[in-house]
Formats: sequence, structure tokens, C-alpha cells
Amino acid sequence: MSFSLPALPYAADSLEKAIDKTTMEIHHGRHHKAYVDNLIAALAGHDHLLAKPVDQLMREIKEVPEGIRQKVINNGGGHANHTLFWATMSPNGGGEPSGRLAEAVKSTFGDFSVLKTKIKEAALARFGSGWSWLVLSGGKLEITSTANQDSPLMTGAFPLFGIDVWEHAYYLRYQNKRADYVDAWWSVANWEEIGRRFDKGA
Ligand code: MN3
Repeated sequence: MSFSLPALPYAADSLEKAIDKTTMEIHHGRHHKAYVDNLIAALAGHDHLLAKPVDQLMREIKEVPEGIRQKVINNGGGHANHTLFWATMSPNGGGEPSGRLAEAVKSTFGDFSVLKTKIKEAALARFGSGWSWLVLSGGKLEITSTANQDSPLMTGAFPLFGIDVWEHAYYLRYQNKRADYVDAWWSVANWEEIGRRFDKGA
């Protein structure tokens, strides 16, 4: 296999309660597509790396030759992060986690509202472009953020979801108001899929 742009699992205009159609189309069809194209170009001639699933490529980033490693971090991370981003949103999203994830949120943070506050703090504290994440690290829930397209997979964590806080993710509707975008994001959070990832990774 090589890498390809995954289709959006819903219509581009179906997340309007949080993200407008034009932002979705440009973000998926141009930004994410560019990460995929640039990743394939960066790995030209490295067939064994082109054959890896992108999550494995990022987990094993130290096996990528140093001369192309930063390109793979930027574009492989971009591909992995956005693939997860689309999958963990849904037109039928919102609400709260359930099942084992809900129990873990309660025992780790006390309350779901604390998780939301901490994700927002991480999103607002990230200077410039990056991501705010809920990850599993050593079997425990943790909130973290990364710069640019750095993937939590590179440091051995397993991302459950991430909020993209690059301006390209929110600028058309929210302009500079990153906090308003993060507040709105919860209305499309796909807790079913995030819970499935928790069950898989925990
Ligand atoms: Mn993005």
C-alpha cells in the first residue's frame, strides 16, 4: 500500500454546528491532500516505508532516515492527525463519553467538564499552529498538545482525539477566536468512535 486521502465519512456541510462547509472542503481536499502528496514524495524510493500504515510510520519515526525525517514528521503527522480528526467528529456527535471511557474520565479528571477545560487550556496555550490532544500514555488518560503536525504516536502515546488549532481549521468562521472554535467543537465530538479507540488502546 501507499498513502491516500481518506474520504470524509460525512458530507462537508454536515458539521455546520461547529465547522462551516468551505472550511471542511479546503481543510480536507487541499490541506490534508497536500500532506498525503508530500508524504509520498518524501518517501520516494523508500518502498519499505511507503508500505507501512501511517500510524506505524509515525510510531517508528526513528527508523526514517534523518535526511527526510522532518518531512515525514510534518506530512506523515499531518496525514495521521487529520485522518483521526475526521473520524472523531460526527454530525450526530456531541454529548458526553459513555462506557469504560466515561469511567476513566471520571477517575482521572473527576468530571467531564474538567477534561473540557483542560483541553481548551492546552489549545489556547499552544502558540502558533498545533493540536490539543486526549491521549493514552502508559495506560492512563492524559491531556497534551503538540506543535505543527507532530504526532503523539512519535512519543509512544496513543491519541484518542485531537482538536486541530491551526488557523486553517477555524479562521473563516471564527477569525482569531480560537476559544470559540474549541467551545463549538464539542458539539460534533464523536464519543462512540473515541470510546472505541479507548477500548482498543487501554
Ligand atoms: Mn489541519
